[in-house]
Amino acid sequence: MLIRTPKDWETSAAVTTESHYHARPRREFLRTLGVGLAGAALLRPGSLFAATAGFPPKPNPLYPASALKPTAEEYVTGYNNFYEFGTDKEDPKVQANKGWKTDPWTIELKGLVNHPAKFDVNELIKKIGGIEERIYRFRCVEAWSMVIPWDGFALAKLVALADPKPEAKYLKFTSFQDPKSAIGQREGNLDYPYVEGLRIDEAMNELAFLATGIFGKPLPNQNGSPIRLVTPWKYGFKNIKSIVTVEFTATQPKNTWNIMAANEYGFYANVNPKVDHPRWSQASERIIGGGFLSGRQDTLMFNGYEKQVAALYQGLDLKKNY
Ligand SMILES: Nc1nc2c(c(=O)[nH]1)N[C@H]1C(S)=C(S)[C@@H](COP(=O)(O)O)O[C@H]1N2
Ligand SMILES: [Mo]
Repeated sequence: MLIRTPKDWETSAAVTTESHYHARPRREFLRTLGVGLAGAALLRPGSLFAATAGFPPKPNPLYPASALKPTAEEYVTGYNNFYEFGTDKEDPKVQANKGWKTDPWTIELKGLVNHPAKFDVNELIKKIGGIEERIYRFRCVEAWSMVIPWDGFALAKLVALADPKPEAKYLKFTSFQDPKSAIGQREGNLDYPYVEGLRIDEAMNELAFLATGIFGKPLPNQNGSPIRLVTPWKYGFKNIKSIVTVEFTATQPKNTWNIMAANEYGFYANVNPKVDHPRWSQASERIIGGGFLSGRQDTLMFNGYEKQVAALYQGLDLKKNY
């Protein structure tokens, strides 16, 4: 039996049991029976033709399902920010499922790397060696939060695959451009395509993750199918969805919300209860699905992941670099 000390960021007042979501018992059932990848995909109705459906996530003992209580799945998949599919929280679930195709999907690695490449997402997952589960807190800049069980792989693995040249200091992520499918792009509610960036040392931090699924299933379209960024110590807008290119650059890339309103949204986007948004406080947050009694909580520095990431920002003025 494996005995381990929980990581600091796994502890929470909200502890749950193994049965917090439906996919887990099914996966354990499949494992017990020794059903292979093809069988698992066949037994998962509705996801047979979805990208990444053939890869049941492996539980990662370092990120146990019991540490944080996930938000109910209906909120995670029904209360979304994905401006390509509308500006209301309820829009993406409807608008991203009107024929927008995310399978097949190609993701390109380019720029200052020794191994530029284009991968089909499923090929990429195979090359990376499969996917794992991680449950992270998620904090939107609009002062609400969720807990989301992600499936995917460490972004550091993608960086290793690209093999950056010494001059590469940043990653620039670009989302898809397809106005025919995306009503928000037709309306022009933001400058598109949506772009985001990370410093390369941030991208290689143990927490930085590329998600290909939630709740043990391939990502629903509205959550950024088939592959999206997850940086749990940063505000939600950093977590760019439906990525088509990852470019390694020498200079700091632009990011969409900073382009739209630089005084409100910075490059760093680190969760910081002491630095208010110009139009609202960041000291506390609304817990989505938390109900009336436990509906708010204090926001934590770096969203509770201080031990893992604080060293990245030593000597940086976080009031200026918001
Ligand atoms: N391409 C793209 N990515 C995006 C966004 C967007 O509008 N377009 N919104 C961001 C914001 S503000 C948040 S809070 C998260 C929401 O992710 P979720 O809907 O899966 O919770 O996605 C981020 N990634
Ligand atoms: Mo957000």
